[in-house]
Amino acid sequence: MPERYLVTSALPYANGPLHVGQLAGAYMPADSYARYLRLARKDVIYICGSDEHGVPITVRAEAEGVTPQKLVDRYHAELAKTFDDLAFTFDNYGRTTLREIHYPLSQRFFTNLFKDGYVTPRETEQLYCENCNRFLPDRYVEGTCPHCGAAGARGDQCENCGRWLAAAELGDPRCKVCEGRPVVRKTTHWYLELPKFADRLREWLAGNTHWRDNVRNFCLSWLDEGLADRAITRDIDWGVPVPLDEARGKVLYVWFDAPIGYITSTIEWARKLGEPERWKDYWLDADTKIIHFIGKDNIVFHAIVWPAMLMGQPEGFNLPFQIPANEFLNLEGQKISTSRNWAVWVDDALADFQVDALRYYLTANAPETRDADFSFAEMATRVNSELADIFGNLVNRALTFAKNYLGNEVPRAGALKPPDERLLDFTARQLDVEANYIENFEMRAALAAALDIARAGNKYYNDQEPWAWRERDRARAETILNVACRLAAALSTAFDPFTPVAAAEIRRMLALEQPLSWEEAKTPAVREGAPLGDVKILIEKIDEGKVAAQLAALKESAGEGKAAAVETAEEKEKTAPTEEDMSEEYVTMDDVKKLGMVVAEVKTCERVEGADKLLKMTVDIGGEDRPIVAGIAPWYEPEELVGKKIVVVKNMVPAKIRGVQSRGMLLAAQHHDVVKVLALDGDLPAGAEVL
Ligand code: B3M
Ligand code: ZN
Repeated sequence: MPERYLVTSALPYANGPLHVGQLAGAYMPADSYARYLRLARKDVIYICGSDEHGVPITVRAEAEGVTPQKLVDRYHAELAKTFDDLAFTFDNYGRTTLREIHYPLSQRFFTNLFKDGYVTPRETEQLYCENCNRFLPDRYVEGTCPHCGAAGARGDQCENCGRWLAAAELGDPRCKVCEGRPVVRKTTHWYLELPKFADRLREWLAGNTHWRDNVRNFCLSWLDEGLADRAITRDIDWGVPVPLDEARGKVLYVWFDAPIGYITSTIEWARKLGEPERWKDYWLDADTKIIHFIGKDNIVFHAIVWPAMLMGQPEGFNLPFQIPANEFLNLEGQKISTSRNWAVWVDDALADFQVDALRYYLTANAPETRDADFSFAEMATRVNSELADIFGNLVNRALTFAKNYLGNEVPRAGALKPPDERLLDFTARQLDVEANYIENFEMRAALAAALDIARAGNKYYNDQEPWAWRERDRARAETILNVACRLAAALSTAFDPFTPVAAAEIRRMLALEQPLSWEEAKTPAVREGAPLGDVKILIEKIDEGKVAAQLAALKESAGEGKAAAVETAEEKEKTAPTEEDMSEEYVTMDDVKKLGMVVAEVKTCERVEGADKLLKMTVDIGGEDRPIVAGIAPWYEPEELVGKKIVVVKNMVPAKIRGVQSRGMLLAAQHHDVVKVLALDGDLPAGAEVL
């Protein structure tokens, strides 16, 4: 029986498109790992899905003015398509609003824990916004972290130190929607009594010596600090209802139901297969290894809370075998921030770059042991000088030669010479090296090992000079090319986990129907004499123009719709002027006047087709109508703005944004996720100067 694996990637919230930071954290390494396991002929399923509950969803839905269901329907479809476009190989991509499976399963988890005394109710004090008339759990509230003092900590977790928080512990809390100061109100919630699992968790963690240090140490120090009970219910109306009469109107906390989504998605997979019980092989058979790929901010939920939830079930669920957690990916030297639009959305990147180019760079530069930085220029350099020049070039050179000079068929082997054998031996050994790295979740090193095979291949090809043999000894030329084709077949397997499109292209060119398994690739066989497929460039080089365009688009979108670069407290700290350059921070009245700010009246306003952040409007700036495009659609309905007196910079450099003319810039202010347009306090005619 082959070893059995269940591989998962963290379920992305269906509240926005996917960005490269997420991809580098929990997704790229998982797809590579699952692809490798299949080639190593293991029994593996790779499971994921959309996380569709909780405050991340409701906040976004409110901002967009749609129902949570509508929002998740849209983003679930979008995410599924993005993963498809990236050549991901999920066996199932499910969703947590799959009510017929996910709701009863999540409720059963709750009920089992409740029955056995692991979940108990208690009256608590929660933050309540009297202005918005609601409790403020999780992301509805922000304040200062009681542990590390960072500003902008959310009601459930501090992004800075990773600690789990209760909203009422926050210093100086503010309602995220109205910015008001919440009051404290009593309500009942159900608590998961984590301390009751502490001994079992400690024992389990102590045994997990095969874990990466970052994850294991994080958990052990968490346990050392002492576990606290955590509320697993919420006063919101979007989520899995708490299955108790006395909890009517309350739902399960999203982090309670989300990991259960892994099981839901596995059950859905089994049902689609027509073998509805098959999910049990993966969740209940103790021989299965469950591997959860996540980003580092999700460690506590996967390595402490989720295992405790599983321990509290009577079925005897498998606990996670391994939880590879990547660090963060920064972007062009700054922290990725979706609210500031400092992010590269995967769909936008795929419009300009090959799938393999993006996948290659995200693996070669993966944030495995420390944070990494995504830079377009570096991506171009690495793709061009490594993937294209070393790997792509070798395959293209060899196949073009076979096509043009050796009869357009897969060349036949004559007697092998020592250099041929040395290359094939090296390849076999190198595939072992690569496999070891992958099994150890060191994808960067694994990819480097694969590239070394191609590097050796280039050297072999240059040294053996098949072109010199073509006239003198055609059999030798054919043998060299046969070896090169065998190497290409092995490379197709070695690169399949990382650059699957190119890997499949190689197989098409070599007329191979199936990828060689990892074992087969060590003594690669080709179909000698089979007609070669059309030879196409394997890896396109990235030109500088695309790098410049992506960088400009990133900077532009990060600046859109803002009065100034409004930064979070943390980011402000990073860019705070030093004493020397303080003087450069002052502006004079003339500088302010240079901005040409005037009062403008909004005459018309509508959405921009195909750009869900943008509104286009016509504004009167005092006897002259100007078209203006602004990135405020998530926060305003077009009708709301018509008739309003706002402030615009009229001498802004004219620009075309998504093909629409914009002649002026609307001023707005941003605080975290909330954006408000600057409007006039009272009435003045359009055109009045702002001083
Ligand atoms: N949706 C958090 C995140 O996207 C969350 C992961 C759930 S995995 C069960 O970072
Ligand atoms: Zn409020």
